Amino acid sequence: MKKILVTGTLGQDGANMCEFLLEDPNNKVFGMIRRSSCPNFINCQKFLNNPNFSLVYGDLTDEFSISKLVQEIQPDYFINFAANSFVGCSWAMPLHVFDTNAGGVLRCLEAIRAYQPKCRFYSAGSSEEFGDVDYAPQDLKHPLKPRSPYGASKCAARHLVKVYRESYDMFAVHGTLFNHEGTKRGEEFVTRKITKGVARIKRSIDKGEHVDPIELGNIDAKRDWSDSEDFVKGVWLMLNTPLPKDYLLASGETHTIKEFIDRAFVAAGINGSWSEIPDDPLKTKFHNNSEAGEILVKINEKFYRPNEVELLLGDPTEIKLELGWKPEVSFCDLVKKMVQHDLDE
Ligand code: NDP
Ligand code: GDR
Repeated sequence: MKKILVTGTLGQDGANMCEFLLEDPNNKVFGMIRRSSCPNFINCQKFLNNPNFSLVYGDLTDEFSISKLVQEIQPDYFINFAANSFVGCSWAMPLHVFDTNAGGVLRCLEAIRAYQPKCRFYSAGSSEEFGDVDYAPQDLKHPLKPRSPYGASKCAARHLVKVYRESYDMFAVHGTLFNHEGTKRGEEFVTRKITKGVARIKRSIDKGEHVDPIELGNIDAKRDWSDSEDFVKGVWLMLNTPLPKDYLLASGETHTIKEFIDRAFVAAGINGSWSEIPDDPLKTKFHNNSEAGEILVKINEKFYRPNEVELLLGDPTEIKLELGWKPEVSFCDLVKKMVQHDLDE
């Protein structure tokens, strides 16, 4: 039986990974959560009672808890999805973000080195490491040019993984993952904010009630979006190669936030159109095409960031050719799936 320690269990990727791993009865999964006064298990409903699953306590900022887990469980795999993952808030709490995302990876690597050196380790890297990009599509040769404390923390994690892999001959990999979403996505991230907002607006229109628009920041930024459920399978492939090697996961397509909004409203059966004033993005609005013509989306300056990553587009050719990774969900299907889920709720 394989023993697998997964962190970030209550979040999107951790929950999807646990769900995926538990499809194999030969996997024993330990899902790490941190102490919280009000934990939210909504993403874990499908596996909380699985006999091959155990919840364990630990915190990436507490090296004793990480060491203790590695000592006690003696995991064959350690998949670290835990992080302070919201880029937008990383300027407000940079030290905490850095300590969790980079220091946390170091604590995991040290615990493995000391107590279970044959354990295979995954570090959750990000396209935010590329930041102010030089070229598109980005591959793993692209220079590291982060634009946020979050991006910088992930660059540091990437270097640490390489150092430990080379210094101690450990199986440690850092996957560079572009944006990935789904029905477990946190509500502060732009895709889920939009699909939840669309569902709320649809209900107001159907009931003939007042419509409160969705308020967003920079909707001209471009992202390479995929489905988290496709990505956790790619992460598992990276962990099961003969030799450790970093890979990149992306869809190979890029879309603006505006395009996501267009598709999300269409998926809910609402037709709208944009009104824009040249050189004044703050006045951009999205209106319902119906007679009432309600404003459905407007811009609020408070959602702009001090520094923006304008364009992300990844090249997943290497993992497709070398490991046979194949995504199943297209951009359009991802938007439809998220909107349908939020309408049903
Ligand atoms: P989420 O924010 O959904 O989940 C992160 C999880 O980490 C949460 O469950 C959170 O716990 C936990 N966590 C935060 N701080 C600590 C800590 N100090 N100790 C233990 N646990 C902690 O993120 P995602 O699932 O979307 O992302 C997973 C990983 O992949 C992250 O490392 C993220 O940075 C990275 N990533 C994500 C991408 C994406 O598009 N989703 C793209 C590229 C990289 P709690 O629930 O208690 O808050
Ligand atoms: P990102 O995701 O920063 O790419 O990080 P997010 O969904 O937060 O932002 C995407 C883009 O949308 C713009 N935007 C807004 N974003 C949010 N959250 N809220 C808004 O109201 C809003 N309006 C416009 C942002 O400025 C940005 O350009 C995600 C996270 O999952 C990271 O952990 C991960 O590493 C990267 O993806 C790859």
